[in-house]
Amino acid sequence: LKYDLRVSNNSFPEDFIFGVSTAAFQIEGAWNEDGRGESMWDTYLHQHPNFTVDHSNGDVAADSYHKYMDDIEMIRNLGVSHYRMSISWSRILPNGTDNNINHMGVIYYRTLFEELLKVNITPIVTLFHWDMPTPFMDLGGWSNPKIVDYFKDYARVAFNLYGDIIKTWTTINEPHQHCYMGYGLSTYVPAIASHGIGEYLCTHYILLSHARVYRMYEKEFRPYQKGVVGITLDAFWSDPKDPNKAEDIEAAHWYLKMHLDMYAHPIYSDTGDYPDFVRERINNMSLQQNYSRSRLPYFTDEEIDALRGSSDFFGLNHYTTYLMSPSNMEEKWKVPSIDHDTGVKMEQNPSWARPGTEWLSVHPPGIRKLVNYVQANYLIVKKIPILITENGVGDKGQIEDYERVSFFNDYLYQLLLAIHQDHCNVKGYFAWTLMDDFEWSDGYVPKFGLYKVDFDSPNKTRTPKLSAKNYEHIARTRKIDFNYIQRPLLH
Ligand code: GBH
Repeated sequence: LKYDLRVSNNSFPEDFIFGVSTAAFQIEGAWNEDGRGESMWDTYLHQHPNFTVDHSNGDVAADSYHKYMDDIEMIRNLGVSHYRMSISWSRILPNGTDNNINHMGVIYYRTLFEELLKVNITPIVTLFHWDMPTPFMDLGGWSNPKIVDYFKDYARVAFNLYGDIIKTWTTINEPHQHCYMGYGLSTYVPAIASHGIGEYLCTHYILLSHARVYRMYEKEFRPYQKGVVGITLDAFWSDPKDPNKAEDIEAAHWYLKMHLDMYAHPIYSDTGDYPDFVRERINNMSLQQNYSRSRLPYFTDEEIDALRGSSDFFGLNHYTTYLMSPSNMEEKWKVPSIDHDTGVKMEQNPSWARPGTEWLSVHPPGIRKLVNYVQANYLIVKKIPILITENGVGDKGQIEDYERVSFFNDYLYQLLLAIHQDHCNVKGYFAWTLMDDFEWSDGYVPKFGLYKVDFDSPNKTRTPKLSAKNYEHIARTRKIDFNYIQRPLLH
C-alpha cells in the first residue's frame, strides 16, 4: 500500500512547526503610499511593462498593505502557528539608506507583527525577498561590494525596530535564484545579462552581506534580544536521467554542487569557502576562456571565517526535480554562464504532472532526497534544524484544487519518511503560499495560493481553496489524512 507508513509513528513530532509563507512585493501593493520608496521591481516594471507575461506589476497586488487584518484571519483559519513574511526594504527606508526612516512604514510592520502575536501566530521575518531599493540597484545592486555595508545598516534598523518581538530572522531569500535569474539569465529584475560574471559577483556579495548581518546580530543584538538568524537557500532535486549511467549520476552531482553547495558550503560546512569542485570548475573554465582571473571571486580568510557557521537553521525552499545528463552546450545557454560552467542538461519526466506552471512537475520523493543530501553533506544540521521555508505548486485558478491537495499530502508524506525513517533533523514546514500573488515575471498567471484572490475585484476578495481546508487539517491533527478531501468519482 502506497501510503502505509512503515514506521510506528505517523505523526509530525510535537515540536514540528507548520507555517505559511509570503513575500512583501508579491502581496502588499501600495507601492507609492505613506512614504514608501521605489524598489527595483516597481521602477523596472513601470519602464518595461512587457517584462511580465500579462504586462502586470506589483502596484496593487493582493493589497495586503490595506488588508493585513484579513491576511491574519486567513492564517488563523489555517491552524498554523508561524507566518514567514518579508519586509519591503523601501517601505521602511525609502532611499534604501538609514538616514531616512519612514515612520508610516515602520508602523505598518509593527502593527502587523503585534496583531499576529495577539492571535498566537509567530512571524518569521525575511529582510530581503528580491525587492532591492532602486537607488542601490542603480549602483549595481548586489554586484557592488559596498552593498554589504548598506544591507547591514538596513538590518540594524530592522533589529532595533522589531527585535523585541521578532525572534527569528532570515536575511535573504534564495540567493541562487536571485543571482541566476536577475544577474545572469535576466529573466527577473534587475535583468542584468552579466551571465558568468554578474551572477557570481551577486553570489559573492550576497553571501558576504548575509555573514555581515549574522555577525552583527550575534554581537550587538543576540545578547539581549536572544533571537536566531538564518538564510533561505533553494534547490531543485537533481536525479540522473539514466540511473544506470555513471556520467548521468556525475552530472546530477555537478548540478547540486554548482547550484546548491556553492551557497551552502561557505555557510554550513566545517571548512567553509566555496566547494573545491565549484572553485576548480569556474577557475578552469575562466582560464580556457582567456580571462586573466577567475570569474568567481575569492573570499579572504576573515571572510571565510565570518561565513562559516553563520546560520542558526538551514532554510530550504523546494519545488521540483530535474533529470540530469552531461552536456557541453545547450541552445538556451549563454556563454559564459553558470549553466555553461555547470555543463548539465536539465529535463523533466514528461509523465510527471504539471498542474500549474511548466517548470514545476510534481515529484514528491525529491524533497526526501534533498533533505537527506543536506543532512549527509552538512553535519552541522544535526545541531541546527532544517526548515522547509517554501514548498508548493501552481494551479489554473480553480477553487477545487485537488492537485494541490495531493501535492501537499504527498510532499509532506515524504518529509515524514525523512524524519522518521531517515532521522533527518527537519523541524518545520511553510506552505507557499497563503494566497494567489504576483509571481514575478509570470505576473498573476500562475496561482500558488491556498486562498484564491480575485484580482479583478476592487476588494481583492479572498476565498479558501480545498487545499486550505486540507492544510488546516494537517496542521491541526499533525497527521496526513489522504481521505480527508476526496475527489468526486467520474461517472
Ligand atoms: C520561489 O522561487 C520564490 O521564492 C517565490 O517568491 C515564488 O513565488 C515561488 O518560487 C513560486 O514561483 O519559468 O523556466 O524561467 C522558486 C524558484 C525561480 C522557480 C524561477 C521557477 C522560473 C523558471 N523559481 N523559476 S522558468
